[in-house]
Amino acid sequence: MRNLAAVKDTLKNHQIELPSWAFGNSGTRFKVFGQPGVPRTPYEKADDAAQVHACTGVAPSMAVHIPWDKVDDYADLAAHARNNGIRIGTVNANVFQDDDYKLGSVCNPDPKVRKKALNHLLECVDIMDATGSQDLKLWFADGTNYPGQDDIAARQDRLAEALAAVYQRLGGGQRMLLEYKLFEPSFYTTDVPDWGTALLHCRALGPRAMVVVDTGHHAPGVNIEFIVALLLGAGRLGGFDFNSRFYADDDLMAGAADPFGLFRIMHEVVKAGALAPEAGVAFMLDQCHNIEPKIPALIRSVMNVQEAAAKALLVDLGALRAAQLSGDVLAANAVLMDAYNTDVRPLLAEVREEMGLDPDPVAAYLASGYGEKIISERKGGSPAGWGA
Ligand code: RM4
Ligand code: MN
Repeated sequence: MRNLAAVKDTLKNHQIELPSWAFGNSGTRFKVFGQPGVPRTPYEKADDAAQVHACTGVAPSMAVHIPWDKVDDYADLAAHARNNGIRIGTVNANVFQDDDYKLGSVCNPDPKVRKKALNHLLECVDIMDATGSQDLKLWFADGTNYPGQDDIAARQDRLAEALAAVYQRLGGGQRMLLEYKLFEPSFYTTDVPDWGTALLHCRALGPRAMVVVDTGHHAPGVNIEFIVALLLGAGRLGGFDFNSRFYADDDLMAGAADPFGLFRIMHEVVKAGALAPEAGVAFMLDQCHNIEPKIPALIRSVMNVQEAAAKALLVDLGALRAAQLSGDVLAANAVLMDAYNTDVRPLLAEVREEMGLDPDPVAAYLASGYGEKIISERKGGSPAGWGA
């Protein structure tokens, strides 16, 4: 058993970033069910994110997605976030929602379209400068639907060229986080389908290009913690997009489908000493709340990640190593399972109390009256959703 005071200290400092888009209306390609009280502006999204932080104490930043979160003055948005006790975090680029991108963005065969996409990525770095954000997150919907549609290798070259131009533009403390996803919206090839492709590009760029593991972006059965261990070993794990995956990129609450999988990922992170903010791994949520109320769903998601982290911190690493080295398969497995099967909710309640918070963040939120307040105040205007 690890030193409990040290475990609690680590949990107090383990920060989780909220996605602005999780506060807006979302749905599937079949239907978006609008919810009352949904933010109408990025400012209101920051207000809601601040509530999640107020209740959990560990979610002090909100990622933005451009152009969904386009504002006239990004420094002003950052100041608004700061006044509410949070900050603007990762800037997510969006080169997947324009008619011009039908055949791809930075991999498009048409140089004019590639230029347009590149300009957007560069604009995102300008926004990072204004908000003080450290990370630019790139996910490309680029790919092809049919064999022969385009040249696979040429598309990789186009991708490398665009990434190099963006990397050059980054300021000293800024990083590029490159995300992969195996399919969707393309079905035959995807230009960044897996961690190997992402890592090859990052290595060619330099040390500030890192890979993002979105837990929803793998084929069924893929051992995600193995990928995490390899990327940590290579010093290239830039961060996570946490969410749940039952079937594909479901984007449901982190830890909902597979809390054990989340624990196994966190075990690799803890072993590498990468839970602390200084380790440079960004723990982000990338979710949508289509049928459940958004703010409490984000609070629940933060708690799910915390529970997985707490269990991982309880793994007796000394006993684990001893069992592994002596070839005691069952004892080694039992060490992991003992930690996983520990109810860490009382421990996290204590952590929250020591931080001056309510031990039950969801109850605290429901009692705050904030949910009712936004429903009555946010009348008129257009609710935020997927689409600028
Ligand atoms: C993508 C990817 C990106 C996120 C968008 C909303 O599938 O996961 O991280 O920005 O969805
Ligand atoms: Mn993602």
